[in-house]
Order: sequence, then C-alpha cells, then structure tokens
Amino acid sequence: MTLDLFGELPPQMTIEHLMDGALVLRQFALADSEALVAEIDQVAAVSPFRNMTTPGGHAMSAAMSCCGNLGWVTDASGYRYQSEDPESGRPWPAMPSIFQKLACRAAQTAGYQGFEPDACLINRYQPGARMGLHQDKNEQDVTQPIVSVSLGLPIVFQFGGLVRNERPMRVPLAHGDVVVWGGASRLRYHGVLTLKAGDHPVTGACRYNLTFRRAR
Ligand code: MD6
Ligand code: FE
Repeated sequence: MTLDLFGELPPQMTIEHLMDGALVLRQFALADSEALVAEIDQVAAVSPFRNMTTPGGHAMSAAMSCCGNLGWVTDASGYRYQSEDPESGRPWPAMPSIFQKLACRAAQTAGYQGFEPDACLINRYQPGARMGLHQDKNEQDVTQPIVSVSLGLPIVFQFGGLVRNERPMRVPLAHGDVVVWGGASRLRYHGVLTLKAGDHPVTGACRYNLTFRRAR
C-alpha cells in the first residue's frame, strides 16, 4: 500500500506502509544525503567507528559510533545507553542539527508528532557485515518511534514478528530511504542481511544506517 499523508511529498518520494505503525519513506533523505555523510565524517573524527563486543563475547560485524546526549553501547556487561564514549570517556559528539531536523520531519510525516531524539546510533556496514534479528528494547519509553536512515549501498532489511521465530519479511532499502516504526511494531524483531560489495557515489564501498531514538 502507498499513501501520501499530507499530499505534499516531493514527486520521487513515496510512502509504503509495511505493518501496523511501520512505514518506509522512500528517498526521504536523498536531498540531504551528502550533508548527512559529511556530518557522519565529523562525528567519526571525534568518536571513531569501532566494532563493539556483544555480552556473549562476539565482535559485531557492523562498526558503530554515536552522537547526541546518549549513545548505545555493548560490552561484556551488557547493552545500555550512556552519555560518554567508552573509548575516550568523553561525551559523545552533539547531534548535528540537520540530523535532528530530518528525524523530526520523518517522524511527523509518518504520523508521529513531537519526536525529539536524544540518541543517534550510526552503523557502518562494509561488505560482509550484517545485523542479526534483534529487538530495540533498551529505550525507556517505547511509545516513541524509531527513525532509521539508510545511506550508501543497498541492503535487505528483515522485519519480523514480536517473537524471534516468526519468519521475517524482506524489504530492500536504498540510499535515502527512511524507515519509521513505532506503535504496535515498535518491538518487532528486525535485522539486515549481509552487505554485498559495491561502490556508491556518496559513501563509497559502505552503507551507513542512522537510527534515531528517544532513549530516556
Ligand atoms: C540497519 N537497523 O538498518 C539496522 N532498528 O542497519 C536497525 O537495527 C533498526 O533500521 C530499529 C529501527 C529501525 C532500524
Ligand atoms: Fe534495531
């Protein structure tokens, strides 16, 4: 199903309803994409991408950085949000205003008013990297949606059920696509399949994913 909630989307942009509370805004971030990647580079100059370790002791294949008041971290003691980069002990870089504005506009377009993210997790996927099925459940208020921005190489997003063993649907995501999900879909299992090699004019040989959350 496609819909245009406000009847004023740019012509190349479309909205796809995935499931209860979850939408894809195709190409919503396209016009801002070069500026977004420039800001990612600025954040990574302060808090470099690193492969964090899961509580089970495995290195994640996607490299991560964060910006905003809170960042998401994982290590031997578990998953959590914290205000300092554990590598430096210093606060995460501030959330660039273009990030904040984009996330708020995307949430509003999807029907979620007043979204004010305090955390942005930046994932960098190089060929071979993937993200297994997981729930995003470390946030205090799960009535707030998550806004997820894809930049660079395409990937297949897996969107499953509220229990892990439900077979996920597969949604291809391309440069500039934004997924907004909340409501009854907020705690669905999800992940991405292995990134294939390629070369993108804006990001080169990788894919970035920005996920905006209200953590506290
Ligand atoms: C990714 N995304 O697209 C991984 N989580 O690379 C996520 O884990 C995610 O896209 C919550 C909501 C939207 C997402
Ligand atoms: Fe997630």
